[in-house]
Amino acid sequence: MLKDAEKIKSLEIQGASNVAISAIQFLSDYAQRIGETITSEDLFNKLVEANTILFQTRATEPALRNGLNYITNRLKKKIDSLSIKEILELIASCKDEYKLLMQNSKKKIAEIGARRIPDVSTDDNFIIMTHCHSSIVNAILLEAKRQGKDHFKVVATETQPRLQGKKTVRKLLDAGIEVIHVIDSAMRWVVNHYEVDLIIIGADSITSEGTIINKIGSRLLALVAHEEHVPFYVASPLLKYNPQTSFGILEKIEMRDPKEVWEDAPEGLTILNPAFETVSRRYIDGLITEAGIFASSHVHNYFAKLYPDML
Ligand code: RUB
Repeated sequence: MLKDAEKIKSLEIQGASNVAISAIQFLSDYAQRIGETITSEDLFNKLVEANTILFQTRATEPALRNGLNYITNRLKKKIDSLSIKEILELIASCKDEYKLLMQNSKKKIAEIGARRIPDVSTDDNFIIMTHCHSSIVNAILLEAKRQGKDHFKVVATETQPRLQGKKTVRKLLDAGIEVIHVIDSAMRWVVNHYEVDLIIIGADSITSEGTIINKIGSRLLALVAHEEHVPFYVASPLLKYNPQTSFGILEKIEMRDPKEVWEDAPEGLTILNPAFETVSRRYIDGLITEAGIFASSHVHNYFAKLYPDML
C-alpha cells in the first residue's frame, strides 16, 4: 500500500481525477491481496488504515476522499452480514461504481463544455486558454475537435515547478489541436496580446461557498480574466466537492517539497511551494459539471441532489 501511495504522492499519478480513480483501485487491490487470509474485522481495520495513508498523499483532493469513503461507508453498513468473499466482491463493485461515476461525469462535462466552443468563429481564430494539466479540460477540447470544430487554438501555460502544462500541450498536439505555449509569468501578456476568448481550468476541490481550488497560478489567471473581460470557467465533476466545508471545515492547501523549486538551494533560504490556490466565486462565470453549467455557489445543492449518500 505504501508503494502505491508513493505513486500518488510523488505525482507519478497526477491530476485530481486520475488520483481519485487510482486511489480507489489501490484500496480495492489491497483488499483482494490481504482479504483471504484475515477476519472481516481485521480487514475493515486494515482498510481504514489504508484510507488514512491514501488521504495523506495529497491534502487537497476531495474526489479521492469521497471515493475512498464511498467504499468504506458502504462496507461498514453491510460487513456484519457478509462472508469474506462477499465483502471482497462488494469492495470491487463499489470501486467500479465510483469509477463509472467519474468517467460518466467526464463524458457529460466534455459534451456540455464543447458546446461553448463555436463551430466557426467569425475571425477563424477562437482562442481558449488553460492552466496546468486537467484531464477534464482536455476532454472538452478533444470533444470539440472530434465534433469537427477546427477553428480554435489553445494557449497552455508551462505550470512551474512540475511543468504539467507540457502534458497538456503533448496531448492536444497529438489530437491535432494547435497550441501556443507560454511561461506562467506571461499569463497576463498572452491574454492581452492574443485576445484570448475563453479560459477554462480544472479543479481539485470545490467548497460550499463556491470557491474552487486549483493549481497555483489559477487565481492569477482568474484576475487577468477579470481585468481583460474574458469569460472564466471551471470544469469539474461534482465529486470534487468537499462536503465538510459546509460544516465550516476549511479545505487544506497542499504544500509541496521545496526541492521541487530548487534542488540544491543555498542554505538558510526559505522556499514556499504551495501546490494550489483558491479562486473565489466572484471570478468564476460558471462551473461546468455533469449536472450542467451553473454558478459555483450552487454546488452543494447539485451535489446533494446527485449524490445524497455522500453527504
Ligand atoms: C493538477 C491540477 C488540475 C486538477 C484537475 O495538479 O491542478 O488542474 O487536478 O485535474 P497536480 P483533472 O498536477 O498537482 O495533481 O481535471 O484531471 O481532474
